[in-house]
Amino acid sequence: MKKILIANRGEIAIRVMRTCRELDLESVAIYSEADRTSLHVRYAHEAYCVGKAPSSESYLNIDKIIEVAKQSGADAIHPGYGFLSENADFARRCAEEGIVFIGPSPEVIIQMGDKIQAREAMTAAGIPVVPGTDGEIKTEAEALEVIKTIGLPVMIKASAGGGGKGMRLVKNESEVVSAVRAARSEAKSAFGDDAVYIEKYITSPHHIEFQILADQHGNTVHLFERECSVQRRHQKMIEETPSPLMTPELRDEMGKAAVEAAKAVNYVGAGTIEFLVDNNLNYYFLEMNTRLQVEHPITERVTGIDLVKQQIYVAEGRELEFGQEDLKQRGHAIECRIYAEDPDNNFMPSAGKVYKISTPLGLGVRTDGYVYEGYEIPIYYDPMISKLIVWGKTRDEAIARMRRALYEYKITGVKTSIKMLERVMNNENFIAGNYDTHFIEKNQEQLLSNGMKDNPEDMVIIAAFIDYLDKLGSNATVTKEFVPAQSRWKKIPYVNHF
Ligand code: MV4
Repeated sequence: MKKILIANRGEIAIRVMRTCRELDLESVAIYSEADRTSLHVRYAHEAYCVGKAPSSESYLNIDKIIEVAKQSGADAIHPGYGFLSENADFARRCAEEGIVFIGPSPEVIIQMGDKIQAREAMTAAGIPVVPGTDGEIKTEAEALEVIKTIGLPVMIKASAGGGGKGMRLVKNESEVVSAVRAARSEAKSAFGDDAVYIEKYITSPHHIEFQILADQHGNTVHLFERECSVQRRHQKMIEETPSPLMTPELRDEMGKAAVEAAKAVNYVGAGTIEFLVDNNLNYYFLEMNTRLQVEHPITERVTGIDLVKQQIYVAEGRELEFGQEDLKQRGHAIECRIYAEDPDNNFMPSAGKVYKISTPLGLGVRTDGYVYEGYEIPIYYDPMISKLIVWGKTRDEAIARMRRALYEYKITGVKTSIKMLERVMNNENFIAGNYDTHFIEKNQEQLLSNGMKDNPEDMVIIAAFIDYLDKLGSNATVTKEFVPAQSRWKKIPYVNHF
């Protein structure tokens, strides 16, 4: 391979291109009309506009992307995550056009995209799945029948769903009929497929996923787990590895199950096996993601493996250079996702111009982002603007480092989730590793805004700004740029926050 087209935007496009540069591969960017000024366009060796701002007309435009790949002479396409990354038609088109799709086969994408088929394949392979229906439930009478055997509460899930869409929790028998109907119609309109199935509801589970990597020669390894239970409305906020819940025995067992799961479907490439783990450490297969995931950097940090490099090597047909016994977890890594959202206003996306940005640096800190000063965040795409990843020898050190890095992270012009992430890092339950998928709702009071108490420095800056406005109004000589006044609250004469 000499040239790779990256069919994506934002931080992940740059993430992939960085590895391309290290491998001496040229990168081809695609961009929508809303992304002309995006950093991935500047970073790439070549860049081509593929359509209008809505992703349906650009980042999802298969014909146009294939045309650009051929025109630019790209040997392969890396789809990143989201967009076309789990689109079997796209993977098939690439193969038909003689372009390497950096990902698994279209057959596996279809099989794992259909949650009923995935459950069946895992059951056949002896992987524990959540107790529930063998296949699709056809009638509401059938649903009631199933519930008699597995008991309430249950979840009705769309086979074409995943990530929480088309899902209904049922606590009482009286809700069954309406829940099945609701899940069906939501699935029909969202996915064009109204097949649903039933699972026993696991009350307070952990979401723990295993990273796997498989080559074309039958070698499959896992790269341990990621704990992803800190979520809000199915949107992950924080991921860490190792999981505070995990024991060496359980890790070994679940890791083996993840490798078996991948082998059972002849998986090739990087993938993720998602499990629910209950408080008694029972684990159940939930879904398989057939792509590189947002949170892959924490795995890279504790294993030392560049997952994008491995994806490219595997796609080139190389054999994995390491076996399971070569892989070790070293220390602890945490990722915080920075969203351009306002946590004090129901997490409304906060689009607009980034006025100032100053990203954290220093020992054990990585940021994967794409916004720069003066950049206008488009409203059309995901509001995640950056990922902050830290490493520490221990979990405590990683948490302390994350607090320090969040303190250093300054963004003005748009609202972000940084303050809320700081509150999580100071939450006693999080610090104790005592959390599950209900963490945010259980700790709401402490995690939502507490006015100015968070950060006295903010008060200093605001006081200085009021002083500045005052001087402006009184015709006193002041510089055009606002500079925070000398802080008498600190022992040092001047801190330039910007
Ligand atoms: C569940 C569950 C409890 N029991 N299934 C949410 C997203 C989708 N991937 C599956 N989800 C869940 N499925 C059974 N049988 C609880 C959830 C769930 C959840 C899972 C992972 C992370 C956060 C979550 C938040 C709420 C519900």
